[in-house]
Amino acid sequence: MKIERITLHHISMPLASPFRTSRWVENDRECVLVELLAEGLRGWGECVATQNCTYSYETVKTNWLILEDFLLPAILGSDLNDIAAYRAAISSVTGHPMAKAGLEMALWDVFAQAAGVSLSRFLGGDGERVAVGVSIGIQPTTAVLLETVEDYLAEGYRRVKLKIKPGRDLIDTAAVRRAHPDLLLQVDANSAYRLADAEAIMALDDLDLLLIEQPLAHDDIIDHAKLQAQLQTPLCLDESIISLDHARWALELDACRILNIKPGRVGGMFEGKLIHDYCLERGVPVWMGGMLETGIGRAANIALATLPGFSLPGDISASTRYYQQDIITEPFELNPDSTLSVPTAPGLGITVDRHRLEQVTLRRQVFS
Ligand code: OSB
Ligand code: MG
Repeated sequence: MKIERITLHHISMPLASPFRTSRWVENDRECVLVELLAEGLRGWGECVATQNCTYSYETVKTNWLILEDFLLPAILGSDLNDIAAYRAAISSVTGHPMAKAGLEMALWDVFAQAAGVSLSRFLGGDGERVAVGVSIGIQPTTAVLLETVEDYLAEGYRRVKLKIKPGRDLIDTAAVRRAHPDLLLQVDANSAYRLADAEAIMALDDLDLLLIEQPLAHDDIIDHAKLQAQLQTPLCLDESIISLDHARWALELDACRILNIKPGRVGGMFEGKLIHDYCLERGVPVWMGGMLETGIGRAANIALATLPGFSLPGDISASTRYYQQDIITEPFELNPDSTLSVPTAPGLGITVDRHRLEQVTLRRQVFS
């Protein structure tokens, strides 16, 4: 397919409520959207980096720069027939997985549309719904956290992830566990600890948690292995897994026993699927992570999460958990069984709300 025209949109969407992790707060979701035209088909992609280098070194501006200077020139005007061809075309670009993944997503959308099937089926996925949970940011007090959990349970979420940090770990997590003895519960530290703080993590070991996500440094695997050796609860790596090789290294070293897959973090759904396949073969559970995506990125995450190895609920919540008004015409709604429905129309299966897009756009540029 001839790649004819690509438009980048820099948008900023107000979050329904501030999202506080161990090391930063998000009030608005800024990101780059990719709109790609190829032979009459239009594909959409979302780069998941934010305005700050907090979760990773990439930002909205680096996404834009890498797309404009390197990734778009590598494919504009050329004929691409599959994702492998895209990966070959950009193979000289080192790093910047989120920029690469955003463009890749738009190509997946177009290729699945050309094949006349939903992205889920195009990827080899199955099923009408995916199991989801909610990721809850650090709240002002433990009492507010307990209320927040209640509210999400009332909405129908059946799996809860708590953000934790030193001083707000055992107290918060134990309080939620006491109030909800049977809840599927997990925690995420976003690299707030060092191996020397192992005791604080070990204190969480008898709270019957599904997993403890990324306690140590974003680029560490070795110390996570030392920590896992002292824990019953599975560690789950997020930030540290940026490729299939990193997944293999982490599993070979027993640095974690569960993996969170975020397509943006690993350079796209192609690499995400490779990690999924590797884990499925070895019986290692994986689940879909989230980056507070708009409806565009959420649709892609749902499609990938229909692969059989995604055996734990994903961080893929309903549109209202993130935004008062999403950027798609039919926002994602939570089903009573704590699932989201998989779009069935060809490609991503969503329609971008042009009026909403206009409202939230800070900058737009057309490349051809
Ligand atoms: O560490 O999983 C994370 C959001 C932004 C950046 C990093 C993370 C998160 C979340 C939210 O936990 C997941 C979601 O999109 O619901
Ligand atoms: Mg995480």
